[in-house]
Amino acid sequence: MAEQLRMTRRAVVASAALAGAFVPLVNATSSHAEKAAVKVKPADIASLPRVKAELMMPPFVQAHTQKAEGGPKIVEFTMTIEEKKIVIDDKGTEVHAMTFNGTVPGPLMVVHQDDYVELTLINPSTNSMPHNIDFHSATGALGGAGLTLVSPGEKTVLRFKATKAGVFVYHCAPPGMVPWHVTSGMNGAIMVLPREGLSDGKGKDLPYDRVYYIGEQDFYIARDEKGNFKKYPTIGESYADMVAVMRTLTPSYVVFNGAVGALTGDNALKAAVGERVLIVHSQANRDTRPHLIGGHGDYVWQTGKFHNPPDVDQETWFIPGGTAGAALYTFEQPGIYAYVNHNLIEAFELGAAAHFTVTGDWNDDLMTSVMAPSES
Ligand SMILES: [Cu+2]
Repeated sequence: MAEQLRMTRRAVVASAALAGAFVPLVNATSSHAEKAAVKVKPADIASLPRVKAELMMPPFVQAHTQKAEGGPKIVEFTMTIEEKKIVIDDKGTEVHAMTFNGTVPGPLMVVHQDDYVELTLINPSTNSMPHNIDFHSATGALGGAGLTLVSPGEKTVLRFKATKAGVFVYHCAPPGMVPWHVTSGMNGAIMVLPREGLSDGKGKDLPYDRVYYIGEQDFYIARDEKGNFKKYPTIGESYADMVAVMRTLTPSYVVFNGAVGALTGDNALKAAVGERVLIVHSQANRDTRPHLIGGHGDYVWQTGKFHNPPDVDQETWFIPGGTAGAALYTFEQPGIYAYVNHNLIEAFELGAAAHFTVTGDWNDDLMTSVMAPSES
């Protein structure tokens, strides 16, 4: 623990220029927040109904209605930050992860536009570092990061109004350590649904039967002199080597939901022919380009913001780093589909692939084998 704390100070000092750039901003936004708080009538908040959200482990998503019922609410969330060692492939490659609620990515939070998100963020004393949360869906104070920096043993409560509809990234952003924490797994997404649910922008409702959350993660792991991935007893001891790899901008792994194979084989996503499946996909740090092999994006909000008309009939879509996107597809054939980052090196060599197992009846009209491969 002492070593970890020393490392934390080193990390801050090492990035002093960046930390310095953040400090006045944090202070300024904090004082703005205090002034703004004076204008809020407490009665307005006190009169709103409160509901507790039950977060689920990705790729699964908290139970929710697609259309809002009643007026705006305060939706209460609790997330505990966990620093933990995880294994990210079947060769035993280790990452000292930092996580929201124990998973990479953190859980997909769901509210409706104009609801209030009220998050209790807990940093247990068993952790070694300060953490916070920057919601790309929030307005002010570095997305909340300026108001939520918690040291081990502390907790904080942030409330913000979800004014913009869409899927949005959230991530940790502690002064001087932002990319380290984000590329160690400390990111997730929130879905702010329009109160009337999803639509095509031309008056047609677009409900979904299932929703899955895929968080794409780039990991940066140093190798030893023999070319094997190094292991470290503590997160602090991995820091300097990891930053050196990060600065090459060449990830060691690019994976979905925290590990190679986290969403393939027995862990494949399930669907049936005729089901409308919403796929929420976030990447907090790098660009990505999802593609469903043998299927399409019927309706795609590439940058995830639901009041823009969705693109239709997409083959591959582009999600810029620091963004969540959403794609709606109705499966029309049974079978196993691969859902990949269509930089195929990232998919096949570095891990960015998931599977859908789809049940139902085959449609010969859509595809048939006229002649099976045979000698000519
Ligand atoms: Cu953090």
